[in-house]
Amino acid sequence: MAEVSKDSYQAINWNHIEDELDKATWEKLTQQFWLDTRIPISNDLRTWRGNMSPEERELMNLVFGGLTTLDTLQSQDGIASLRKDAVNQKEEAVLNNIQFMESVHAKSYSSIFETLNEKATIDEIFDWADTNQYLQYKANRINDIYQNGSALEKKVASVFLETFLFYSGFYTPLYFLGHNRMLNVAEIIKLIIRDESVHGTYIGYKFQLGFKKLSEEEQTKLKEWMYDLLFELYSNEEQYTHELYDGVGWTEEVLTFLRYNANKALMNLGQEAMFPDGPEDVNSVVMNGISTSTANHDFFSGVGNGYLLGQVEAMDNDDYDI
Ligand code: MN3
Ligand code: MN3
Repeated sequence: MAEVSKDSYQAINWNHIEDELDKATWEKLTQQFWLDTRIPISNDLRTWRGNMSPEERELMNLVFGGLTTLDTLQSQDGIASLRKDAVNQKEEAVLNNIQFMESVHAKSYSSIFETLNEKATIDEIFDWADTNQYLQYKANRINDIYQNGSALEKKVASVFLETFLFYSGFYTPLYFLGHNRMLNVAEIIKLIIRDESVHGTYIGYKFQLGFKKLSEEEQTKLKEWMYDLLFELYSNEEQYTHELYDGVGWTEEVLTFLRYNANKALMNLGQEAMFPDGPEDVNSVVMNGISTSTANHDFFSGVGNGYLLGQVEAMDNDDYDI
């Protein structure tokens, strides 16, 4: 074999795999590829106009405004910052896939807004998202870690964002799905949750590889930082949840769901749970919503193509089966 010079530009070789999980994740993610334009959101218009109170419509709009901010952060800054620490070229390729899907997620909410709302209302939603103090706090806190954190800190931030912070928003469409309302909108949310499940598991796995290489002292320090960050984000999330959900009276059940998902985020990172809340504590209507099998699309045939993710399999839809 010819000697490869140090300044040669290395072609990616998928016939030489450093880590089987990169290849398995690539295959899983490409199998479950989807686009917002394939979901008939307008089929929900009748329910939106006839069966939703103004308060419920506003809640839905605001949570989707918040989710737009967070998926924008992932697509613009999050994945780009993680890619700098990729340990091989296939990991970079997987992150490229993830980054594009984050753009699809962010765009999906606009498709929902466009179908359901007038332009003036849409502008109001974006004004709200760009100025809401609790939403801005979490977006900026996470982005600060993306810009200035270590490779492992950035992975923690990403998993906390995707496996924990998104769920104050996901609660609303899952609740309505559990009550048989806004089913096509919920379909989009379930597709997003299915993607996030793989992202959280994969990035959590990459975190664990790096974490294992730290000294015991470094591990203890990083753990402390991690739990402090989670607690700080949870405190902010409590206020965000009060602001969104006090009006409809769901605040406490949303907080239970958040604590349950915070534990899932820690599990993705190979860490101990922080809260006592388990799946049995979450509103069963929401659990039913999340475990309802996807209905409209034949491209779900790839879902059952499971692969082994070691011990860290987390936030799979199956977890929500009761
Ligand atoms: Mn996303
Ligand atoms: Mn993601």
